[in-house]
Amino acid sequence: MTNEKHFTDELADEIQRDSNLSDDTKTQVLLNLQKLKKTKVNILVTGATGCGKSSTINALFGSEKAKVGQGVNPETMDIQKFEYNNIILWDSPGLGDGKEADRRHSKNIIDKLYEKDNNDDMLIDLVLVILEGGTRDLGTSFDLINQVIIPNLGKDKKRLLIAINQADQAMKGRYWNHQENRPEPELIKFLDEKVTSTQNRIKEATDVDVEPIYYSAGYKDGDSSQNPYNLSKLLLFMLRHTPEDKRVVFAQDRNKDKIMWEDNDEIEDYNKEIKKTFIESVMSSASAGADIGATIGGAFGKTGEAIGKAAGAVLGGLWGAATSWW
Ligand SMILES: Nc1nc2c(ncn2[C@@H]2O[C@H](COP(=O)(O)OP(=O)(O)O)[C@@H](O)[C@H]2O)c(=O)[nH]1
Ligand SMILES: [Mg+2]
Repeated sequence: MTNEKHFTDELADEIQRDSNLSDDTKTQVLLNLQKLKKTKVNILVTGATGCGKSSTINALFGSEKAKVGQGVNPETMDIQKFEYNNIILWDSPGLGDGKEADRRHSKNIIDKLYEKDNNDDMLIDLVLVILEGGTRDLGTSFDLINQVIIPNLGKDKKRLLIAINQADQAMKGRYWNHQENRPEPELIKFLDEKVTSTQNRIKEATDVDVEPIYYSAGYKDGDSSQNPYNLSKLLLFMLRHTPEDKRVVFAQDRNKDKIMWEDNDEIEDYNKEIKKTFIESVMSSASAGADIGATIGGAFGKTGEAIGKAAGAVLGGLWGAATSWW
């Protein structure tokens, strides 16, 4: 990866140089940034074999750590762990690989959902369940969500995000505009209905409200390849389901290849929202304990503002000088 330096170190340099902040404030902010540098976000990614877990992981985090097109390893059948700077991914098959495998995978997933970290907080910050958009029978995926995940999430269901992948294949490849890498209106309608029916099936079984989204992780297949669609939307929704003070660490690990983030629906400006989310997150975590005399009205006070300004520059750089995005 091109950018080896951690954004918290770059931010620390900027803060050091800021002549408007007192030494005490600087000390506190630098301490907060050191803590942030070590902050981990643990994500459990699950879904039926072939739904695109590996493809999604690679698209989001830009390495080929996860092997695409490889089913469950019958030797271990365990959760696979992928570690980046701050993101730790736990990749587990969902249901549908046979009775014995299903039992094993369910147990692995449930154990992970109850695991605590060193601070005695829940280890898993976010559970990403991936559904395969082109599959008619999602029965085993609903069993996974309704019977395995939701009952074992704890009271707060915010950790759960459901995402429908392979949007391009939802109607067997029809109505996908390959030139522009986006769905045509017929497919959009079909996908919107899929979102609604997913929502309803979960609501009926568990009384839990979810807000599923659809996307395409894309693929590389010999000579032919397709970029992701709605990958920025997926990332933004993942951020929104992650505790606020931790969100900014995704900035370190997200795929630096700009082209992966370009094709999205236009419901929101996802790339702009992502940057805003990162800045708000770092403002709140890095200014904690500083800024005692903060002005009322400025949500983060003077220190927060200084951090926000520095973060705008540093994170813009991290995204590969993609100035046109912001
Ligand atoms: N057309 C299309 N193929 C995809 C997409 N995502 C994944 N695939 C393909 O689906 C197959 C299974 O993907 P993989 O990531 O290995 O799924 P996993 O078993 O859940 O990890 C591979 O051939 C991928 O290239 C997508 O969004 N669109
Ligand atoms: Mg895989």
